[in-house]
Amino acid sequence: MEKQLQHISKLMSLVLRHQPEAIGLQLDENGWANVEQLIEKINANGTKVDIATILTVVETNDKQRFSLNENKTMIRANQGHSIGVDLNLKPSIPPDILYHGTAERFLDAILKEGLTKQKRQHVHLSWQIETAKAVGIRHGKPVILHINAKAMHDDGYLFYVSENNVWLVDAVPTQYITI
Ligand code: HQG
Repeated sequence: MEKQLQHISKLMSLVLRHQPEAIGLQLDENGWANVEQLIEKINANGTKVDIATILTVVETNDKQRFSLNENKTMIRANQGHSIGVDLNLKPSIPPDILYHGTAERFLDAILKEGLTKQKRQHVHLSWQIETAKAVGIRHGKPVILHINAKAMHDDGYLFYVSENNVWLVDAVPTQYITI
Protein backbone atom coordinates (compact mmCIF):
# COMPACT_ATOMS: atom_id res chain seq x y z
CA MET A 1 0.00 0.00 0.00
CA GLU A 2 2.78 2.39 1.02
CA LYS A 3 4.61 1.66 -2.25
CA GLN A 4 1.46 2.20 -4.26
CA LEU A 5 0.85 5.56 -2.54
CA GLN A 6 4.41 6.60 -3.32
CA HIS A 7 3.98 5.58 -6.95
CA ILE A 8 0.82 7.66 -7.20
CA SER A 9 2.45 10.61 -5.43
CA LYS A 10 5.36 10.56 -7.90
CA LEU A 11 2.96 10.34 -10.82
CA MET A 12 1.01 13.30 -9.40
CA SER A 13 4.24 15.31 -9.03
CA LEU A 14 5.11 14.54 -12.63
CA VAL A 15 1.78 15.59 -14.12
CA LEU A 16 1.02 18.49 -11.76
CA ARG A 17 4.52 20.03 -12.02
CA HIS A 18 6.11 19.02 -15.26
CA GLN A 19 4.18 17.05 -17.86
CA PRO A 20 0.38 17.14 -17.60
CA GLU A 21 0.30 16.14 -21.26
CA ALA A 22 1.87 12.77 -20.35
CA ILE A 23 -1.63 11.62 -19.36
CA GLY A 24 -3.63 14.21 -21.31
CA LEU A 25 -4.37 16.35 -18.24
CA GLN A 26 -4.95 20.09 -18.34
CA LEU A 27 -3.84 22.59 -15.71
CA ASP A 28 -5.18 26.11 -15.51
CA GLU A 29 -2.86 29.13 -15.39
CA ASN A 30 -2.57 28.80 -11.63
CA GLY A 31 -1.57 25.15 -11.81
CA TRP A 32 -4.93 23.66 -10.75
CA ALA A 33 -6.27 20.43 -12.24
CA ASN A 34 -9.76 19.04 -11.86
CA VAL A 35 -9.65 16.14 -9.37
CA GLU A 36 -12.17 14.01 -11.29
CA GLN A 37 -10.25 14.53 -14.49
CA LEU A 38 -6.97 13.65 -12.75
CA ILE A 39 -8.48 10.38 -11.47
CA GLU A 40 -9.97 9.54 -14.87
CA LYS A 41 -6.70 10.22 -16.75
CA ILE A 42 -4.52 8.32 -14.29
CA ASN A 43 -6.84 5.29 -14.54
CA ALA A 44 -6.92 5.54 -18.33
CA ASN A 45 -3.13 5.42 -18.24
CA GLY A 46 -3.02 2.16 -16.33
CA THR A 47 -2.69 3.11 -12.65
CA LYS A 48 -5.72 2.34 -10.51
CA VAL A 49 -6.68 5.29 -8.32
CA ASP A 50 -9.82 6.61 -6.66
CA ILE A 51 -10.73 9.74 -4.72
CA ALA A 52 -9.95 8.15 -1.35
CA THR A 53 -6.42 7.34 -2.51
CA ILE A 54 -5.85 10.86 -3.83
CA LEU A 55 -7.03 12.31 -0.50
CA THR A 56 -4.71 9.95 1.39
CA VAL A 57 -1.75 10.99 -0.77
CA VAL A 58 -2.49 14.68 -0.18
CA GLU A 59 -2.91 14.23 3.57
CA THR A 60 -0.02 11.88 4.25
CA ASN A 61 2.54 13.27 1.83
CA ASP A 62 5.85 13.73 3.67
CA LYS A 63 6.45 17.18 2.20
CA GLN A 64 2.83 18.24 1.82
CA ARG A 65 3.46 18.58 -1.90
CA PHE A 66 -0.19 19.05 -2.95
CA SER A 67 -3.13 21.31 -2.10
CA LEU A 68 -6.84 20.88 -2.66
CA ASN A 69 -9.32 23.73 -2.98
CA GLU A 70 -11.99 24.10 -0.33
CA ASN A 71 -14.54 21.70 -1.79
CA LYS A 72 -11.83 19.28 -2.95
CA THR A 73 -12.69 19.53 -6.63
CA MET A 74 -9.34 21.01 -7.71
CA ILE A 75 -5.77 20.02 -6.90
CA ARG A 76 -2.30 21.46 -7.53
CA ALA A 77 1.34 21.03 -6.59
CA ASN A 78 2.53 23.53 -4.00
CA GLN A 79 5.93 24.09 -5.62
CA GLY A 80 8.56 22.54 -7.85
CA HIS A 81 7.01 23.30 -11.25
CA SER A 82 9.01 23.41 -14.44
CA ILE A 83 5.99 24.55 -16.46
CA GLY A 84 4.98 28.20 -16.16
CA VAL A 85 2.15 28.45 -13.66
CA ASP A 86 1.31 31.42 -11.49
CA LEU A 87 0.98 30.25 -7.89
CA ASN A 88 -0.02 33.78 -6.79
CA LEU A 89 2.64 33.78 -4.10
CA LYS A 90 3.13 37.02 -2.21
CA PRO A 91 6.65 38.24 -1.43
CA SER A 92 7.56 37.36 2.18
CA ILE A 93 10.34 38.31 4.58
CA PRO A 94 12.74 35.36 4.81
CA PRO A 95 14.62 34.11 7.88
CA ASP A 96 18.12 35.63 8.07
CA ILE A 97 19.73 32.42 6.87
CA LEU A 98 18.33 29.85 4.48
CA TYR A 99 19.96 26.64 3.24
CA HIS A 100 20.40 25.02 -0.13
CA GLY A 101 21.44 21.40 -0.46
CA THR A 102 23.35 20.52 -3.58
CA ALA A 103 25.96 18.03 -4.76
CA GLU A 104 29.72 18.54 -4.59
CA ARG A 105 29.98 18.15 -8.36
CA PHE A 106 27.92 21.34 -8.91
CA LEU A 107 30.00 23.48 -6.54
CA ASP A 108 32.48 24.95 -9.04
CA ALA A 109 29.71 26.14 -11.33
CA ILE A 110 27.62 27.47 -8.43
CA LEU A 111 30.53 29.41 -6.93
CA LYS A 112 31.20 30.91 -10.37
CA GLU A 113 27.68 31.87 -11.44
CA GLY A 114 25.56 31.58 -8.30
CA LEU A 115 22.47 29.42 -7.86
CA THR A 116 20.22 29.50 -10.88
CA LYS A 117 16.82 27.90 -11.24
CA GLN A 118 17.83 25.28 -13.82
CA LYS A 119 14.66 23.62 -15.13
CA ARG A 120 12.34 24.85 -12.37
CA GLN A 121 10.61 28.17 -11.89
CA HIS A 122 12.65 29.16 -8.83
CA VAL A 123 15.74 28.30 -6.82
CA HIS A 124 14.51 26.27 -3.84
CA LEU A 125 15.79 27.07 -0.35
CA SER A 126 15.05 25.42 3.01
CA TRP A 127 14.75 26.89 6.46
CA GLN A 128 16.04 23.62 7.95
CA ILE A 129 19.52 22.20 7.39
CA GLU A 130 18.19 18.60 7.48
CA THR A 131 15.85 19.28 4.58
CA ALA A 132 18.65 20.86 2.56
CA LYS A 133 20.79 17.80 3.21
CA ALA A 134 18.07 15.44 1.99
CA VAL A 135 17.65 17.56 -1.16
CA GLY A 136 21.41 17.54 -1.80
CA ILE A 137 21.74 13.77 -1.40
CA ARG A 138 19.42 13.27 -4.36
CA HIS A 139 22.11 14.71 -6.63
CA GLY A 140 25.26 13.11 -5.19
CA LYS A 141 27.65 13.83 -2.32
CA PRO A 142 25.71 16.52 -0.41
CA VAL A 143 27.00 20.01 0.34
CA ILE A 144 24.99 22.52 2.33
CA LEU A 145 25.18 26.12 1.18
CA HIS A 146 24.31 28.90 3.63
CA ILE A 147 22.39 31.68 1.97
CA ASN A 148 22.48 35.16 3.47
CA ALA A 149 18.78 35.73 2.91
CA LYS A 150 18.68 38.81 5.11
CA ALA A 151 21.29 40.60 2.97
CA MET A 152 19.49 39.54 -0.20
CA HIS A 153 16.18 40.80 1.17
CA ASP A 154 17.82 44.08 2.28
CA ASP A 155 19.23 44.41 -1.25
CA GLY A 156 15.76 44.10 -2.74
CA TYR A 157 15.55 40.45 -3.81
CA LEU A 158 12.03 39.03 -3.58
CA PHE A 159 11.44 35.83 -1.61
CA TYR A 160 8.32 33.70 -1.75
CA VAL A 161 7.26 30.88 0.52
CA SER A 162 5.18 28.00 -0.83
CA GLU A 163 2.16 26.50 0.91
CA ASN A 164 4.45 23.74 2.22
CA ASN A 165 7.15 26.11 3.50
CA VAL A 166 9.73 25.90 0.76
CA TRP A 167 11.44 29.27 0.19
CA LEU A 168 11.64 30.34 -3.43
CA VAL A 169 13.78 32.99 -5.09
CA ASP A 170 14.74 33.81 -8.68
CA ALA A 171 18.49 33.35 -8.28
CA VAL A 172 21.19 33.59 -5.62
CA PRO A 173 24.32 35.53 -6.68
CA THR A 174 27.63 34.20 -5.34
CA GLN A 175 28.21 36.97 -2.81
CA TYR A 176 25.30 35.69 -0.69
CA ILE A 177 26.57 32.09 -0.60
CA THR A 178 28.90 30.55 1.98
CA ILE A 179 29.70 26.88 2.47
C1 HQG B 1 21.96 22.88 -8.96
C2 HQG B 1 12.53 18.73 -4.08
C3 HQG B 1 25.24 24.05 -11.60
C4 HQG B 1 21.16 22.92 -7.68
C5 HQG B 1 13.27 19.52 -3.03
C6 HQG B 1 20.48 21.56 -7.73
C7 HQG B 1 13.27 20.91 -3.54
C8 HQG B 1 23.43 24.40 -10.24
C9 HQG B 1 20.27 21.32 -9.23
C10 HQG B 1 12.96 20.78 -5.00
C11 HQG B 1 23.53 25.78 -10.42
C12 HQG B 1 18.85 21.55 -9.65
C13 HQG B 1 14.07 21.33 -5.82
C14 HQG B 1 24.58 26.27 -11.26
C15 HQG B 1 21.87 25.41 -9.13
N1 HQG B 1 25.41 25.37 -11.81
N2 HQG B 1 24.27 23.53 -10.83
N3 HQG B 1 24.75 27.58 -11.48
N4 HQG B 1 22.55 26.38 -9.73
N5 HQG B 1 22.39 24.20 -9.43
O1 HQG B 1 15.98 19.27 -8.65
O2 HQG B 1 16.87 22.43 -5.37
O3 HQG B 1 10.96 16.27 -3.31
O4 HQG B 1 15.88 21.42 -9.99
O5 HQG B 1 22.00 23.08 -6.57
O6 HQG B 1 12.63 19.43 -1.79
O7 HQG B 1 17.63 20.07 -5.93
O8 HQG B 1 10.56 17.14 -5.61
O9 HQG B 1 16.44 21.55 -7.61
O10 HQG B 1 21.33 20.59 -7.21
O11 HQG B 1 12.35 21.75 -2.93
O12 HQG B 1 9.03 17.76 -3.74
O13 HQG B 1 21.10 22.27 -9.90
O14 HQG B 1 12.77 19.41 -5.26
O15 HQG B 1 11.20 18.69 -3.80
O16 HQG B 1 18.06 20.48 -9.19
O17 HQG B 1 15.25 20.56 -5.66
P1 HQG B 1 16.51 20.63 -8.91
P2 HQG B 1 16.63 21.15 -6.07
P3 HQG B 1 10.39 17.38 -4.15
